[in-house]
Amino acid sequence: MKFHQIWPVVFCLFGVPSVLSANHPLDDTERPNLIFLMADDQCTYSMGCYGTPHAKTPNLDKLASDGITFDRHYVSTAICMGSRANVVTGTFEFKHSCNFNRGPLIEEDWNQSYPLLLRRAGYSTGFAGKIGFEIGKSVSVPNQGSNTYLPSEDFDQWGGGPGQTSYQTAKNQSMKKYASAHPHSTTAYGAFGVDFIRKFSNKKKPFCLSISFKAPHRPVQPDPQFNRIYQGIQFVKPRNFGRQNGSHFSQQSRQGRQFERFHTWEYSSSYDEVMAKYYQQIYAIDVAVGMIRKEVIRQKIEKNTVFIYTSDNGFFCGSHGYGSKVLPYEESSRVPLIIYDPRHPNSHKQIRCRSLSGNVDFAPTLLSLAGVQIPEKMDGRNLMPLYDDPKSSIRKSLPLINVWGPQETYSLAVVTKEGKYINWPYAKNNFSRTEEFYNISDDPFELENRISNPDSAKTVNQLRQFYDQYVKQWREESIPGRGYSSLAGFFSR
Ligand SMILES: [Ca+2]
Repeated sequence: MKFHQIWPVVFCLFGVPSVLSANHPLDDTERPNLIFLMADDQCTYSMGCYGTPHAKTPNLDKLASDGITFDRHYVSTAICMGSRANVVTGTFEFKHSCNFNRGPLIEEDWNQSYPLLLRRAGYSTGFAGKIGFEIGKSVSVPNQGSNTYLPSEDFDQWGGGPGQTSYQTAKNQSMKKYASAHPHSTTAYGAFGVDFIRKFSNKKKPFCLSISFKAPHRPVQPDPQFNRIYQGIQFVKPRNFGRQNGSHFSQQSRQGRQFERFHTWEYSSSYDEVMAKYYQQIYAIDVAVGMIRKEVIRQKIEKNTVFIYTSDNGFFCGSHGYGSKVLPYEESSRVPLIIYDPRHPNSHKQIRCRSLSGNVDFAPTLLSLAGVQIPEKMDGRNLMPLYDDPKSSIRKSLPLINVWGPQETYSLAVVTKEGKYINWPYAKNNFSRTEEFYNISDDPFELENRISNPDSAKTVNQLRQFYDQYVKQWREESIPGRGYSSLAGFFSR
């Protein structure tokens, strides 16, 4: 009897989570195939399933209606490199210490990442796209230089590339063979996925395919075959679009590139044209997701293949008068998340989950789905109990960290079910330390800083306590050598 056939019996008998305990390894007829798909810089205002009226994302919307869509999913670090290290290691930034201004992913952490743990547990693994980091043997290895390496040998099939990779498939060494049929990289990654599935779905062992699309990250180079998709459309701006609502945000948040990009990236002057190209990039991802899902069905593995779709960070797109990402506000730090487990009785019910989740949760989730023990070092939690009961919770809080860019913009925030507390400690020159509190449940657009509102006092105090716990963890668990230890003092209240 196949796993998906015995599943309803198991559920009726015990009413327990879908995911078998990591202490009871699954055999290969039970272990699902895993497909982890990640966009780059995709905000939630970009998909039909997230309520964006003009978005054309039929394949992603179908995935959402087949599975569960998450409305409170955050990235603990809202910039490419740090976020991707969160994802593979399941740990917070101060523990993995991998980011643009800090250093590469340390080999010891990479050895405990989900792709390597799954491969060691017998999974065939594949990766294509922008991996976003390189590996260094020790903490002292800098990002630039000849002492880092791409982990191409650590996968059974490799279509990844260094740095930001290129939208021109021909320029990505490991993807060249797709260049004639797919000159733009987004659908080329779809083709890589199709080939991988074809090659590994008839093996006796399960597979884990991870694809990190470059889209919709800048430069603005959408695939011209989709030029007509959003031509001439006037887009509806979100309620918090533009500067008029942004004055309640801290002076610290207005330093650095995010603030000036409202104008230089033309959200203020050419919103419709800019957004048409942004959405066009996401449309190409949707096409690639469609290619991959079709191949899963063609290979008759659709009943035992779990999909996860998300983004490495969000994107302001002019909300509050900001562009880009990095800052702890919703558009930047909250991202799409869809999980589809075809074996589960909660699938095909168009369920939404409003419980808190984070990008550090992916590694534990993938390992749990495969019946692999979750390393103790991981800060993330298995997300599948939320699939079992979308009203339950797996975490009370999540830290949102920014220690990239000018020090003025360094912030530590805590998000909970109720709201978000942000501390901006920078207090030199004309700055003074600033705190913000947004009640996300009744102010989802973060239009009112209620830090001094007496009605919020109890919640703010609770959030400060969570905050202090993260500073304590930061002090105790950050690794020395990359400047994180002293930042615990910077963030102390
Ligand atoms: Ca990114």
